[in-house]
Amino acid sequence: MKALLIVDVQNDFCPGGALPAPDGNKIVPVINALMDKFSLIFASKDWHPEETVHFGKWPVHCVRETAGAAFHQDLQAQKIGEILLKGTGNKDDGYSAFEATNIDFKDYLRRHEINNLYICGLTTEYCIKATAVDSQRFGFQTYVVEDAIKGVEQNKGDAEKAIQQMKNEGIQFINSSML
Ligand code: VGL
Ligand code: ZN
Repeated sequence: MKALLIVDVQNDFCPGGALPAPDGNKIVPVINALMDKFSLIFASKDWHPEETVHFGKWPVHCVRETAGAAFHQDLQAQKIGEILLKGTGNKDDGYSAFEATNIDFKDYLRRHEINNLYICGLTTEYCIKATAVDSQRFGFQTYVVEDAIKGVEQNKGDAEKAIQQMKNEGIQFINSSML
């Protein structure tokens, strides 16, 4: 069985947010259309406490229950089955959705016999990469939907570099039109 995982499509990672991926909002309609191809849909949220070591490395973003941590308003969130909350402690970064603290995501996928995981969302260099690498290493057939991700690109080329690293791990890249 296959499932879709939408990573961190939250206001703080979109233009106007605290840690924006330029054009991060542009993938929202692509993801809305993608959701119609899946009956099992997960979405992760970066869900930080007010104080965390994570904010020593990053501007304050996605503090739990704030507007910055909410899904982008155009995301059709009613289609999402389970929400995964990550980065919830004051010592963990929680880049990977497999570090969610409200659900054991790996165990959940195995119990439901989901072996193909399709990943989209924000941001290419951090949470997409960390999640996709975990997924592939845990033995799930992992696909990243290339037209449904965006990078932060603090330095030009960062996103492309991350894509190369994922490809080196054996992760497949597809376009949403192939689904
Ligand atoms: C992320 C940096 C810090 C992400 C989360 O969702 O990619 N990046 N926290
Ligand atoms: Zn974060």
